Amino acid sequence: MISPEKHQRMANAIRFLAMDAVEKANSGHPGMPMGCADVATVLFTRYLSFDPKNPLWPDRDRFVLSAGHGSMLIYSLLYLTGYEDMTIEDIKSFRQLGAKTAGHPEYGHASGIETTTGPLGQGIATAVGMALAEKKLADEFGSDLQNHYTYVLAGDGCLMEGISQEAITLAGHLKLNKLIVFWDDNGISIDGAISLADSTDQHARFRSAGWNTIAIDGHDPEAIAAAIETAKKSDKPTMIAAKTVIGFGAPNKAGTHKVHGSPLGADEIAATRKALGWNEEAFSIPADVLDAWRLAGLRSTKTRKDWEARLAGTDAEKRAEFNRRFAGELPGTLSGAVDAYKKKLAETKPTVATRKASEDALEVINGVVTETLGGSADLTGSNNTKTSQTKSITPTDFSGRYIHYGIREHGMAAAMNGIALHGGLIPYSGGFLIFSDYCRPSIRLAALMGIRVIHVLTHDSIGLGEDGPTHQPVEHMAALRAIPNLMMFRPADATETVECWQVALETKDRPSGIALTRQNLIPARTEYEERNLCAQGAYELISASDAKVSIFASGSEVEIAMKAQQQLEAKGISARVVSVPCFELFFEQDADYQEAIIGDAPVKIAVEAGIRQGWDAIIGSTGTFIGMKSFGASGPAKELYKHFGITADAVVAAAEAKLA
Ligand SMILES: Cc1ncc(C[n+]2csc(CCOP(=O)(O)OP(=O)(O)O)c2C)c(N)n1
Repeated sequence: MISPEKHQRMANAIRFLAMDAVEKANSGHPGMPMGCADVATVLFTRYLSFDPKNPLWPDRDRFVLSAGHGSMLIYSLLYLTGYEDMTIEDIKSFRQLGAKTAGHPEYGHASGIETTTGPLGQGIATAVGMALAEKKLADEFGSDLQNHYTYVLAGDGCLMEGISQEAITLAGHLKLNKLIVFWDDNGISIDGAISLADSTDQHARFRSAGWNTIAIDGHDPEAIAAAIETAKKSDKPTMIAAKTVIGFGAPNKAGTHKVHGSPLGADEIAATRKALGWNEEAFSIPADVLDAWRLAGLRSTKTRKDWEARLAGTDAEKRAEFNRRFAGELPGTLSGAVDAYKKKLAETKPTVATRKASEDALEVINGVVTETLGGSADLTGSNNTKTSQTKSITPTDFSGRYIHYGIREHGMAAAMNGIALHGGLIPYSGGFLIFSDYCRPSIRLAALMGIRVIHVLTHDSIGLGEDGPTHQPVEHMAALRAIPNLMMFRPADATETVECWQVALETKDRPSGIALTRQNLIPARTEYEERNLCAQGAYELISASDAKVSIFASGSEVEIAMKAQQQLEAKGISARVVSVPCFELFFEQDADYQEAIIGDAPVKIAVEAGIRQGWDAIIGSTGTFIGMKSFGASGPAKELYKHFGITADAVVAAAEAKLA
């Protein structure tokens, strides 16, 4: 039992580390860690199940600092509880180049950081995915192996961001009762009082979404503990509104926006030391306080060992499956299944929309990859993401493998990040490519974190037709290709579709987007080829000796490129076709490969029903681009292609004009 005095000193250790680190860096946010130190101390010393010596133990509780600007809170906790890769030197180099202690917590920098946060609202929405994954895996493997909580610390900013509404309503609907969110109810943000911009009744808001809510004094350890106890018993997710004082302890600045995001200054820090009775040098923690924190870090060792014993006692097959899934390794049967399917495609040569081809590929994949967790943002029938293996998950039955995310693209993309980060599952979900704009911040974070989430993005161009320009992506491929570390695929037929899926699944450390058509496409690949040609990002589909024209295309425009090639050959003009399913992968190939694929034909033409941006890297600034320069229009797809001049005839005419 920690005495009130000891609690106070332990919480003050967080406060001073935060203050001192921000002061030394001359940048950062001391107010939030100072205000939330009591909540964090109670959580980490009494409730959170975690083991600094085994940070990745699969059944640990997850802690998400959604208010990522308060990064010094988590860095302090990791140091104090004894994570070996968070030393006092790391704390001293807060916000310096190359330090683990980046401005905002970054996944992968140090163990114990469960997700990257900073863009407000992402943390709480990601945590929904973690809680969802826990419930799904508990259903699948039993509560002996999966039975943990997901805790979130969110600020006013997180709750004001729109994404939080999607996250809250999804969690409430799915009754994610092991999700416990602390709201740092300090009434302050950057501009000043929250009342300047918001007057939401957060309790009513959460309750209406199916949550349990509790209001407490966030500086009263027993009230904090009691709230957690109550939350743990709830059959709904719980929001604990912890009334706190931002910058708690700073005599002149506490409770004001002045402590939100600036160093306190030497005078105020000195005054705070006096006010809180802290006589230590900067970065120095009294031995009794550090000992108490280190003991807290050892608290869950037994829980972890008991869990390991249960895992060891589990039936060998189930244990192997559990271990494989948490190691993120695919089943060995995947490549054989894909291969057999590719052979079948070479025989049947289906003319299909790539969204349908994706469904067929998923039917094969989901049959062998038991960890895929599908879904869609209310476009299941359009995205073709549901297969025979993926029964729907409901609030009362998590035995399925499919999430109806509702019309919540942003919440879905963040939840997918949480599912991937949690481990044991590979999330894939569907939406329209155009609405990737709605999930872009979460896709960007997935790329920054380097995690395996797969976005099925259908209706990928004017080829969707009648729904018109509001639904027709134009700049989206370029915009998504601009995100570093994201593999954006645009397959041309059924064979390329399954190849892109295979690469996406086999790449553990990157997210993918797969752009797919609504309209049918004739096969580009008609011969079986064991090698995954899409894995190199671009490859020669039709070769020609002494080619005068190279035509590059992706997705549905490969068909146009092939037609144009035939027409050019008929006119005696030697032409080759290169399919470009993934820019990111192509530009990672060695220089010789890139050079060979780009080739030295005097005329280079790219065809894609999107904007030119990005293609110059392949065709050069003097190359010809046939695509979109404006928004699309409503009408039948075939007419739109003609109207916007994206046709084989246009390619031929451009080639002839260049050669003339
Ligand atoms: C999406 C997003 N918009 C803006 C910001 C910049 N920002 C960082 S903290 C903050 C204010 C947050 O207020 P609150 O959550 O109340 O935090 P507190 O002042 O209590 O520390 C803002 C606007 C951000 N990090 N993310």
